[in-house]
Amino acid sequence: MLKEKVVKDTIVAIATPSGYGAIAVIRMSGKNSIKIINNIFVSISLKKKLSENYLNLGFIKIKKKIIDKVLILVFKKPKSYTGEDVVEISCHGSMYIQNKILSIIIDQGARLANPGEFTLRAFINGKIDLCQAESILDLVNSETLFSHELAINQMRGNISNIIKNLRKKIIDLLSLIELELDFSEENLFVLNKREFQKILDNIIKKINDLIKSFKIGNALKNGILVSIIGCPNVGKSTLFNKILKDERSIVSNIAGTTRNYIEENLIINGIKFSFIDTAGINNKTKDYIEKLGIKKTYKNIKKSDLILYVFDGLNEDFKIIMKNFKSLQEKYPKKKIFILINKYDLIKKKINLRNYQEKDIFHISAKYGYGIKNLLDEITFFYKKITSLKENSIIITQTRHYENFKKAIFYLYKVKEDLEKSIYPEFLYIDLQTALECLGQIIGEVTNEDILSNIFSKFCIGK
Ligand SMILES: Nc1nc2c(ncn2[C@@H]2O[C@H](COP(=O)(O)OP(=O)(O)OP(=O)(O)O)[C@@H](O)[C@H]2O)c(=O)[nH]1
Ligand SMILES: [Mg+2]
Repeated sequence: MLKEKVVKDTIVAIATPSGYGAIAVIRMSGKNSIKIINNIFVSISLKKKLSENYLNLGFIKIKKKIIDKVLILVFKKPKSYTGEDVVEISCHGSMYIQNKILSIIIDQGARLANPGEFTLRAFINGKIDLCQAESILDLVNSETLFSHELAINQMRGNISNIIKNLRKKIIDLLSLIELELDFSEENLFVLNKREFQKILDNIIKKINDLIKSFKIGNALKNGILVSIIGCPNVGKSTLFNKILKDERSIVSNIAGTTRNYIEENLIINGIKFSFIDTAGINNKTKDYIEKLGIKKTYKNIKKSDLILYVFDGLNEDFKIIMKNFKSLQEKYPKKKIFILINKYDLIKKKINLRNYQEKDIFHISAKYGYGIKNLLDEITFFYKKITSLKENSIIITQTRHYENFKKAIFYLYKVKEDLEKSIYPEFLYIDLQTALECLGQIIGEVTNEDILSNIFSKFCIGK
């Protein structure tokens, strides 16, 4: 069993990125950590014993040879990251020094840590739950303000608390069934069916909210996919380049210039986006390559979170714009679509939008940059508004959590149905227990070796 194997030995790793730097940190965890450091460290004050939770200045020495002047931090168990005795050595960042100290420690009996093994030990020793362990990985990988905030929220245990609460409620339901089984063999739920239903509906609602939050959570973590679409020559590539501040896509006045789509990432106002410049939609084309490009445009529309539907304001009548917009909306009712009326610099009179009740319509000039900043601000405002990362707004970002919530809700709906049909309580009991287990898997109360190694293998060594 993984648990017994890992807690026995002492592990060590370089915790800072590989390469030269001003300072590097070497980390050790396990029952021999303090013994090992005492064997190789000489305090500058010649003190025999290392002070816990204080910085100790001195030398790493092996066979009377000084390797480096270092700072040592000692954390006695259980007050450490892993819950074991932990020693952190801040040494000078030379590759030679780092590797030398590492090999000295390994010679003293420690073993090189596997990826994520420090955090795995923190989980095994009950310092953090599995959700929090995953959030640490997200925190290390966070690139933007938003992905950072999502990770911090998860690390602070917000999701774990919600799950613990939901599990408590399911346990209440299980107790109600147990009572029923004890006291009434024939009249199922005569006394408490209504109460049972109320608690069940409440659990279902909360889990459904979490499931719904995954789409946006996942997009915020990995990048919101935005497709720039429209007819040929409306200025999609010009807009794409303007947003990226780079001549990334070819622009020309020849219709059908963009054949294959181009994708680029960009962080705007703390949110990561992936913009896609697509081939112009021309359903009448006979050109084989252009047709292939358009097929890809439709594929991109399908997978995008947001569509920027660009029109040539000079040549397109507003009624036709709205007709096209409505037909796209009918085809993709759940997609967020912004309409961009481009080439505003050529339009003599701004289209009077007051006659139209539609929001999300922007006048822009991709060529001269008019309206672009406002457009990007509105896009980021849109996402900030729906996520409104307040203290308690919980957004799930992990596929693993999403899948477990989906499984849990499947069994809870089954319970709801069976309850209406007044099925034997034993059956409700089994399904409720399965739902409870699914939630337990998210925080790691129920887990197995495969799940753990899958999660922790994604970490870097030293974390
Ligand atoms: N005056 C003016 N011209 C623009 C504007 N935006 C684009 N154009 C011009 O419109 C033409 C087409 O621009 P592109 O960006 O290549 O258009 P596209 O939508 O990518 O076209 P395809 O790739 O063929 O689908 C070019 O000559 C651009 O310079 C604008 O805001 N104002
Ligand atoms: Mg183009």
